[in-house]
Amino acid sequence: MKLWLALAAAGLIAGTANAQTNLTLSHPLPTANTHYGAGATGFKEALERLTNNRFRVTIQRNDNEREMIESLQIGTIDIVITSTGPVGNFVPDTRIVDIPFLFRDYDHARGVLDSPIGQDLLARFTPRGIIALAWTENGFRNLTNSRREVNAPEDIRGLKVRTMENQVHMRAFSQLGALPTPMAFSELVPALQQGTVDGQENPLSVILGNNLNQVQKFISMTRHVYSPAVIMAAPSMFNRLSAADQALFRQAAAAGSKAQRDKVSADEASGVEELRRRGMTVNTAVDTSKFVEALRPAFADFGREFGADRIAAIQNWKP
Ligand code: EAX
Repeated sequence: MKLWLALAAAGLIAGTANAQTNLTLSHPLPTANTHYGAGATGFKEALERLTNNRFRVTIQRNDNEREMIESLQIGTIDIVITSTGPVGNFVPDTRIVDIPFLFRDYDHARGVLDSPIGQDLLARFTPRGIIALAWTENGFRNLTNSRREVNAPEDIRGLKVRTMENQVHMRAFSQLGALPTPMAFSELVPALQQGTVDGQENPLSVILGNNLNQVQKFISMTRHVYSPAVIMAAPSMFNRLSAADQALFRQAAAAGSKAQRDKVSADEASGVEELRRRGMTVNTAVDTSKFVEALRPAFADFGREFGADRIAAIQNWKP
């Protein structure tokens, strides 16, 4: 009898060892040939390899980032990758990274986010019902519109600009004299087609990946905000994992982040010429110092809100 039980237990254990958990991962763009698709696929392939397929990942698109985060909190989606656009409504401390002209360039942004400064921000998601596994990347945001070329802040005055549902971005565009209109990404293209808004702002990777050139004529390389993205897990799923598996999820998130950042770098290298080829008028000679000057009152507000010392620590960060 004991032998049978031992064999059954072995079989059961073996069965458990081979048990498979299916996870859903959602992100906001098409999966094929986009930076979010690269990040999602990078995470999927790494997790399945690292766990010998004990976990399998199904990738889905959902272009409403706020809804995705809400689904993560209630556990109906297991893994989500979104920009920080709506994240500040869930984790207010993260809004500091959305300040315009905060980051010098990609190396600076990636370095800060991967440093203790950025890792401390990831820890602030947990008490808000979100497990933040790693920073990943949306990219430096540029302004597009279909009314006129924009080279200086005065060119923005009066433009109805769609922004993400992000208080920091809305404050900045109000300061520039635009009419910020917050909405989810899922509502953007219809709003541009119907003329509800004149323009929007997004990284080259989003403009390319979602073919926004089909509904926008002008793009100005303002690079006015660096838009981080985050790979997040549902607490209801993640907190049931062993410590060893949680470490594998974090390793997979690091792999996804690298793949997404690499795709952004590739889009940054070829995106301007590609958008010109697709028929957009691209202004690359934007004098960003004029935008920084025009935003000074908003920067004073951000200093009071987030702490001038915390902002300076990010701006002055060096590897
Ligand atoms: O994260 O909403 C936006 O403009 C975001 O950049 C987009 O959803 C990709």
